[in-house]
Amino acid sequence: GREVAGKYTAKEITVLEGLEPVRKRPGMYIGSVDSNGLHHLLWEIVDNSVDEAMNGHCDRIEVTLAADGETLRVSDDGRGIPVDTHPKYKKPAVELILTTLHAGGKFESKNYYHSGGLHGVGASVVTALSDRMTVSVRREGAEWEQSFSRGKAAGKLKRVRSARGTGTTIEFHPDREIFPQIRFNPGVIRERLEAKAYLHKGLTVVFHDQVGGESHSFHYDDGIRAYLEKRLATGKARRVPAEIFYASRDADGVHVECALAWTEETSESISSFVNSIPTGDGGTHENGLRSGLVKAVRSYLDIHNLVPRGLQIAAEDVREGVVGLLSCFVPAPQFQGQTKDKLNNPELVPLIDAFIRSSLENWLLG
Ligand code: 0RA
Repeated sequence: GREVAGKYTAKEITVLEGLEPVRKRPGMYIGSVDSNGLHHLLWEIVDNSVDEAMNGHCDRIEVTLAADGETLRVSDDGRGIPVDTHPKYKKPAVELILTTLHAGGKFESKNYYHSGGLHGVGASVVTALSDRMTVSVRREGAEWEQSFSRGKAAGKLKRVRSARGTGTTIEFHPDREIFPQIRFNPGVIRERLEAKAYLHKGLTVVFHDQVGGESHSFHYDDGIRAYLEKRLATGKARRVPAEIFYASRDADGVHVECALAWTEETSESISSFVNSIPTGDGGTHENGLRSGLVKAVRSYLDIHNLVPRGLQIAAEDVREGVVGLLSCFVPAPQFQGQTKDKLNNPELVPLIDAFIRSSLENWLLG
């Protein structure tokens, strides 16, 4: 894995702030209290598990939507949230992590990939906005459990039984005092989980939808190449040529993967992700892809003398019909925009431009 983070202990948690601000102004933390905000609670918990996978500690995540359509359970086989007692606060790390804002020692290690931005604000936001939440941790030879309500511990962390292995399970029910309507959408959840599996080759994500009475297991060894195949198969656009361009590279601590195809569509359609979070508004990584793509195609046209002297093919003409997926893993993503779905790390423009330019040029010439 693209692992790093050193040994964690409870004392690494630095900033401690209660959860009252989250209950007072939930929109500041989850965007809104409508259906989007409601689903954001789930993404927050799932992203914590995905962070474990991203750093090489976890390869299976299971999500269960209970038959009531309101209760969710997320399990992973990661290292388990630490249960050791903080020397100063005299509370278990897991309790501090789930009841205080921005308490997450893991985010301080600079080589640790995390979801960042509006995402990864922490599982504590979910604790704050749930009337029932229970965490169960397998770690240090035992299973541990603690419950919470509306941001506060409902009891002490308990050692339930001896248990092998490690992992974390979080079950929560959103608070009716916060959300006017509580109804999770199985289709939306399914699509998001399927995308996580595509974006993390080898990760298994299982969705048990007890509302619809069905289960889905997602696992893709071909990653975003398979994702693009699927998009092309479900879309109506015919592709020309039939082959898909795919390349990946690790450089300067950044992992980049890209899959592209040309179709007979008149517009361009690129979807991008940063640390497996969709960046619907694009940003610097997409800009790097667009400019590298145009340079590679222009260079190919030049080498083959396909354009009359003095003429330059417009960038829009090069990009017409392109369907693409771009996924990057960046140690310190900076997001901007109202919904935080635009990437703003300037260093990604030249990095991705150069990567796409050389790999796509080789592919076109090969
Ligand atoms: C803090 C530190 C460590 C792991 C985690 C948090 C952690 C959090 C979540 C949330 C869902 N699943 C999780 N799995 C792990 C590192 C612990 C260590 O060094 O052993």
